[in-house]
Amino acid sequence: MKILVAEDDTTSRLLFGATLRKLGYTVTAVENGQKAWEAWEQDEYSLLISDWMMPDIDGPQLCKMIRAEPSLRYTYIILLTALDGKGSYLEGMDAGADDFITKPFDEEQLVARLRVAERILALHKKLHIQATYDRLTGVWNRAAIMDHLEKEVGRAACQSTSIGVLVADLDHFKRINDAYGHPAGDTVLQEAVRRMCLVLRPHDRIGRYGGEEFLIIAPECTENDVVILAEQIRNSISREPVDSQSGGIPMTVSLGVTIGGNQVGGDAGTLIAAADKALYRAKIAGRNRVEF
Ligand code: GH3
Ligand code: MG
Ligand code: MG
Ligand code: MG
Ligand code: MG
Repeated sequence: MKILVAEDDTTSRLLFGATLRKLGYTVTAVENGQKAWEAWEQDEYSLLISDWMMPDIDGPQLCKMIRAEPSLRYTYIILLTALDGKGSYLEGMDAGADDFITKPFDEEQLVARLRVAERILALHKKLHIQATYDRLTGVWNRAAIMDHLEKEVGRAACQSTSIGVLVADLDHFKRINDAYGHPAGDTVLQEAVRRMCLVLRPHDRIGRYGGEEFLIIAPECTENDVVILAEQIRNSISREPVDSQSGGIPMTVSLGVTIGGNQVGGDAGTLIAAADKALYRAKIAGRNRVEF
């Protein structure tokens, strides 16, 4: 666990740094709020231990700045205070702090508070994973891939690049379930994801959009690129049957693709609708094919 310490008092800063390192943590210790903010923006810290009173940006202000960032990671914040004013605890909590340690600190108390921090952070991580990933296939879930699409559409518009959107739907998947059973169907879904990921480029992202339907976002893609990528996915999926206890299960996929961003325009909803329409055409035209 990486800890950021912000403390303007040199003795206290050194003492915190040394104690935390002795306890096995990786520590960055800085002497004011501004430096803490810069460090927090640059690196991933799970925990911030910040003094309350510091020149320029003080502890509560730093808390507010961090909480105002739409970040997926949670930074657990402990404020250090020499104050004993009861009102200030509430002010610190309202600013976004999770806990307090009074100075001079007691080591056992620090260890106890770190245990709580680790417990909360582990819980947050678990919930974050559950809320972001599809449990069966391990790729992003629908909400996560849709968030990503919105971001990428915005980015493509700003940077004048185009973005490929692909909807891949396994063909006659219901028949696979009916013929081989639901568990075998699950295995086919996992294998389909594995095969799709083999051909994706480093910045392409995939999410499970529905039962046997996947959404792929391919940044910086021309019309030509997105069709080539879709054909690679189609080939990768159908190359050979999926191994199962009941023998090989043949699998094919249909893809509807479109591009957005630069010159083309369109928001996330419009792009999905266009890719969906293309997918429908691919199904009508006989499946195991790509339509733009
Ligand atoms: P089409 O080629 O038109 O797409 O036909 P299809 O059979 O693939 O499409 P349909 O929408 O009729 O059926 C999809 C099936 O996918 C129905 C559903 O039971 C199955 N399914 C959805 N989620 C899961 C899952 O997590 N595991 C398994 N095994 N099956 C699933
Ligand atoms: Mg101070
Ligand atoms: Mg299907
Ligand atoms: Mg269907
Ligand atoms: Mg479907």
